[in-house]
Amino acid sequence: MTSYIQPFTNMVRPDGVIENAQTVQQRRLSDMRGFYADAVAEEAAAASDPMIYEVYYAYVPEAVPGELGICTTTIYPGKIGAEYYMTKGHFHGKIDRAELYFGLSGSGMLVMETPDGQTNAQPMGKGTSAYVPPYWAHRTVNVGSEPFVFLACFPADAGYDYGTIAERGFGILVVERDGGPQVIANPRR
Ligand code: S6P
Ligand code: ZN
Repeated sequence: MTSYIQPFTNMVRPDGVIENAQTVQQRRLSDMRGFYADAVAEEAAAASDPMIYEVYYAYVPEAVPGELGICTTTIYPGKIGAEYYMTKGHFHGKIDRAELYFGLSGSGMLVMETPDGQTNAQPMGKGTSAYVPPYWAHRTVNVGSEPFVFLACFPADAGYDYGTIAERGFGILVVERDGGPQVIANPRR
């Protein structure tokens, strides 16, 4: 017999807080050492171990095909050297799973890359709907002076492959140049 999941709603605040969230994940600089291009700046910032981003999960289902995960990400404003605060970034463990992002507040960039090295960067802000297609690794970056907040909805069985990006990074970085964001080639590639 089918056991039905009960329908539900959540209040999602513009600052990314989800009321009655199932779990909240915090990522400080110490959780992502080696991700920023400027190792000297990263070392200097490590002393205060700033909060880089937080993820509120409205729903974290088991990895059941057909189910959806729902969460917000709040990336705080700041830079390590010239590089803006950003998420770790990942391929999905099931690499052909797509994802929807929806901008809630602030301004950011969505950086993506295919396994064969095609890169793409899309600006995001309040009201932006962004499609992360199958096979594209994805990272978000806060390019503004306020928190950048977006909602994500993803197939419950998508999973995470963090290792590939942790090892080689993305082919492009988002840095501040002349007072604004600029997408440049990753010098470590
Ligand atoms: C999950 C989705 C997002 C990220 C979140 C944090 O598939 O893409 O919810 O998990 O933005 O980024 P990361 O790279 O640390 O998981
Ligand atoms: Zn994802």
